[in-house]
Amino acid sequence: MRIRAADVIVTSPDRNFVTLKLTTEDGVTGLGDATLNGRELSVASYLSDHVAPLLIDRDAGRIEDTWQFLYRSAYWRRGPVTMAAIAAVDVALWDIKAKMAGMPLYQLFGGASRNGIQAYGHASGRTTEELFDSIRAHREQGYTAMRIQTAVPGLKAVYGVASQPSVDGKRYDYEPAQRQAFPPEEDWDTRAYLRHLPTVFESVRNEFGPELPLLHDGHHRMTPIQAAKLGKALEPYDLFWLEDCTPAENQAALRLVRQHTTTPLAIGEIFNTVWDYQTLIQEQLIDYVRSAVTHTGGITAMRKILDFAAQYQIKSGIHGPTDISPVGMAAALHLDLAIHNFGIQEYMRHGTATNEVFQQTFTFQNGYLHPGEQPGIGVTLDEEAAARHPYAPAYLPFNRLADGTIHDW
Ligand code: EZ4
Ligand code: CO
Repeated sequence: MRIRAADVIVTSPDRNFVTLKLTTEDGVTGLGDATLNGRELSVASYLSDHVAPLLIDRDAGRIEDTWQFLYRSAYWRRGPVTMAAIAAVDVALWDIKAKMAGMPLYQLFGGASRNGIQAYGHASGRTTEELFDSIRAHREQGYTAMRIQTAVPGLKAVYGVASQPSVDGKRYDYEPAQRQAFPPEEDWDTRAYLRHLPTVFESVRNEFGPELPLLHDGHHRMTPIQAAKLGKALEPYDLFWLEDCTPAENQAALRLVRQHTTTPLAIGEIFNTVWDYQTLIQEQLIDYVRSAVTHTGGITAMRKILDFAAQYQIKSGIHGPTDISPVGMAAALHLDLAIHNFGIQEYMRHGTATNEVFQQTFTFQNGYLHPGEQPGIGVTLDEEAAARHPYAPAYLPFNRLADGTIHDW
């Protein structure tokens, strides 16, 4: 079964998405997500200028061979742009293979290991009251686990707080990237954050009790010793995980954090290959793998990372913010359902316009996601609806400290 067409579709319903559509000589189509938040067009170009011509007339069934061909023949390996492009091809080929088999994709991975996929949502607020309201609202939507992010006294805007206005007065809600010509500037103070955050978790535990699984994202902003201190300070509140506590380009940094705290650690949303995890997994320095299928070379690469992790009792926590398209989410859900070492799945929910462009069979009921039973990954792209939402430049924010120094966002 030969590939006849490879089309790259850029659309911006609630935000920008890049999608690859492969079509075989028999007219079977497969979709792959190639969205890289704030750098979308670079992946679109990588695909349409450099990859699409290589795919025409290739055997659509040879997924592993195509992955290895795209990875090794580029010579310049790894990196978010390359790996998002490879991911899109990989997921589109898995979609085609499952459609040809007449099965939902998870069946090709050995079938379901569980009935549903526990998801966590993003609760946040500028004040305790606002945060509590957000937790209650998420509970009403069915969520059984929640990430907790709050404002920090003295800071104007902090990552992950949906209700806060950005510099141009718009709410964050679905997405921190802003449709404007320059990245929005936010501010940061690590000492203020380290003082404040444990008090937030104390009040959440007092209000909601010990059972609700609570998560937190440090978003790469601490040094190892600061992260160790935070992990220790949060131990009484029994976190499900502390995410991205250090930047972790230096994997060895996590050794220090690990020596000092029993708070479970999750990392990897900005990683793009198994090599980024080599020390972390082998030395059991983390508890959860946070990569996105979309940013790490697709299902083929994610299965290898997660099988490697399984040998060390490390579980999945696949990245699922709104900048992963419904195509990337669906691919993650098929893996989540099938693998044994599933941990939890991030799920933020997309906006109405996005759901019109990407029609999905996956469901979210009583806190559990399920990819559905349609052959393939279960997502179709309404290309006419996509065309109504042209690309709009958008940038993620960045941080400056009080003295003007740029800091990790
Ligand atoms: O900030 O994907 O855990 N989730 C996250 C995300 C990231 C966005 C950046 O585009 O950290 O919300
Ligand atoms: Co994160």
